[in-house]
Amino acid sequence: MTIRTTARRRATALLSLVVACITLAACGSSNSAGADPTGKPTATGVKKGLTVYFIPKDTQNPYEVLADAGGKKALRELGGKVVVSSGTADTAAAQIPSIQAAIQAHADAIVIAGNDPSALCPSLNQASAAGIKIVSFDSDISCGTSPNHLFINQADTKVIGTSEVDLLAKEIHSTGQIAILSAAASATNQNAWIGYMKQELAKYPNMKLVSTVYGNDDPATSLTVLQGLLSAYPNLKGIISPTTVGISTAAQYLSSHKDVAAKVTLTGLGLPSQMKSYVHDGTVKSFELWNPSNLGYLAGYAAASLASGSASLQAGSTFKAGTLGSYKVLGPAAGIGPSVVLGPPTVFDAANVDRFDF
Ligand code: RAM
Repeated sequence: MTIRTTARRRATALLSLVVACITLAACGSSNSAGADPTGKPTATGVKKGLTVYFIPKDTQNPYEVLADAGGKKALRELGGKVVVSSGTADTAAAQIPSIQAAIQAHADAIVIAGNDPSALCPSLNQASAAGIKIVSFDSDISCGTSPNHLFINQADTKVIGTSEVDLLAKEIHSTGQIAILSAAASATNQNAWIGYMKQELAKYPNMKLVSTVYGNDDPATSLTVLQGLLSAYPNLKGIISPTTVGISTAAQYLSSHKDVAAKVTLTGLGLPSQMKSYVHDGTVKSFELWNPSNLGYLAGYAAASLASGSASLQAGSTFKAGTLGSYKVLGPAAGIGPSVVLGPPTVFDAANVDRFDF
């Protein structure tokens, strides 16, 4: 079985699980979509009956599937609904028809992960002019001030970049050639994290970044560029893969090529569910992430709050995000407009990786 097939099957299995959970939860809920046709605000100040379009980078990436499920859970709690719509390639072109669909459907808000910082802006401007609130999550968009939007950041951008370099440095004793296995070359989140990785590397003069390769969040492409990397740099000591698709593909390869795994240390951002077997077989020592479902859940609450007028883009505006508690909008800083941060990333290793269900 190919890595691509395996990954797609895992994604499908995850999707079925998530769909099953959503169905079960919806059955037991008195707050399901369209429950109150009057559109009266709920106790949180959010109107009922809202429709939010979730446009992830790619509907088949297991990470995005979990995030979308979090968004669905949020809107279900609020008496609204989420429509998930996007392509399967991590490109802006694959996302534009979904923005148009949201406009046609008179959606209340769009929650989008930008595959390309500016390519989506004309369509998003059109959506905004039609009264749709714009929220980015996972990977920010860059449209200047038009349309205004709120970025739901998974964790502090600088912390994500610097902590991955620090994790690797600890494991390779701050010495040797290293490389980055990224997702799409145009992805805002990846490039922002890589920028901070490069800054942090200045602290480690004996660690040298020799290459950054792009697997486009596609398992087969990630494997091809990984193999190219390993043959071009036979002395490579470490790889950082800040994408769940890249790190799981690389871990699977190293796990079945122990001679390479003995020389190359892998870390980055991974799903504990996909990575735990590689931690237990000694292929990977540690990696990081946050809860992707919580990210989608927070984005869902933020979108609904903006669409209801109970939150704004002003720094200091607060809104309730269900079981996650209250969140505050941060003012623009370091290349990011108004944003909300989910929380700090978690480091996973053999001691804790089994405790997480995502
Ligand atoms: C990938 C996606 C996503 C990134 C996570 C960590 O699945 O590229 O954008 O944030 O991994």
